[in-house]
Amino acid sequence: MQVQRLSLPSYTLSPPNVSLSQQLSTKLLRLNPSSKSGFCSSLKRVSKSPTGLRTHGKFVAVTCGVAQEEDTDDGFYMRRCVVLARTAIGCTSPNPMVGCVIVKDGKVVGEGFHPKAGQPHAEVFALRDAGDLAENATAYVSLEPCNHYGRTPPCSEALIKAKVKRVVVGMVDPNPIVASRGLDRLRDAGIDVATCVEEELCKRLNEAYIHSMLTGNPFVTIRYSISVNGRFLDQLGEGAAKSGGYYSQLLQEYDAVILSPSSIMENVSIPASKEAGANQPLRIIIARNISSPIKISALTMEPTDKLMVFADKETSVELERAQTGIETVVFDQIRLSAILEYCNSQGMCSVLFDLKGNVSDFEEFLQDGIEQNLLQKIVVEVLPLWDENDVGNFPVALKDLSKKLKVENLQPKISNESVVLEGYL
Ligand code: AOF
Ligand code: ZN
Repeated sequence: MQVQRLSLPSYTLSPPNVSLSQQLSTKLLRLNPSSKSGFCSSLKRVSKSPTGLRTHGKFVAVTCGVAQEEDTDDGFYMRRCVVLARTAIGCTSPNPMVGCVIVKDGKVVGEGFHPKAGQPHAEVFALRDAGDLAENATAYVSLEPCNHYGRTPPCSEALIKAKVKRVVVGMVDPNPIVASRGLDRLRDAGIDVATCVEEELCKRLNEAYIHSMLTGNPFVTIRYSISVNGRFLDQLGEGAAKSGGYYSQLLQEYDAVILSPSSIMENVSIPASKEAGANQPLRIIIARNISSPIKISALTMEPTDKLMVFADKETSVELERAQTGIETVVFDQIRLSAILEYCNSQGMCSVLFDLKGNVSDFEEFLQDGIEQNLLQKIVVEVLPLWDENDVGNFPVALKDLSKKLKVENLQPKISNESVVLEGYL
């Protein structure tokens, strides 16, 4: 274990281990499960169903909505791009998830998605898949094609070179070095360009990327469980942590998860996504004012897992045996903003603030988060329980708030016997 004393994070962790063996299985389509790249060459044709994406079975349901554009096929293929993009969920930060479909004479001739930062973009995989058939075809992309040399060359040029006739885009890229330049370049080259097709869906797909691109901070979601009588519960509902459960899916989706030391000590094992091939989030433990050191050896960790302890003293962590993948950072004063700055410096776009264990561990962080507008989303699981034990003091954490919080677009979802509420702050 390394112990570092820092005022501001300025070091690197090795990039997350990316596994793309995730299988995308919907009633609508089945991709090649052995795909390790952004290719989806096994599929050349998809059936049209306006409700197809609702069968996706993800917690963050991708609703199709009504096609707003003239050509309803545009909406259909854009939704397909979103499905493809989600194949790489939890693997692309700091890059967005992007999917691309090439269609010619009503047939899908090429498909691709962006698998990981540093690897080719979705358009490149789709164009390679289509080969010569890309000429005079329509390319659908869930995000505006880039027009710059980053880790990879511009996709706008690749589309022009492939001689596509039309490009349909889901949303403009908020990255200031792209921002509409990709669209302009395509139009200048005489390509017919349509934009904002299924825009809301595409934005929702990359809400964390958009937020981090526009603000320089990771997108932060707080999650907790309550009973039907409104008491904080230190537990999850049935099936939530299993494969397909909302909690397991959240862990797959987020780049990092902040945990309380008490949740670690009491639960012994660290939370992990159970989704097939999930790229596990960086687990961050805040060890502040703790009376006895966290005993890391009690944790069950996979060799590739990474755990970071933000502590206010070097003695906060006790290792009973050598364990790799654990780092401790000591701050004189631990603040949420410093943790988020660290995450941002590591290219993380999203952080899940998981309120389990002793909620009073988080009191100041929550207060800071709300006062400084550092929290974007809320996920609350309401369990089918009436609870009379006063285990948590959740309302106390928010007692001294100087401003009122409003939750927007609150949506319920069913998770076995629980109701999961999701909204934006
Ligand atoms: C696309 N298609 O699939 C993705 C795009 O460093 P690079 O070369 O990977 O460039 C990263 C930027 O490119 C990223 O911040 C975003 O603006 C855009 N991502 N663009 O046309 C893709 N992933
Ligand atoms: Zn690109």
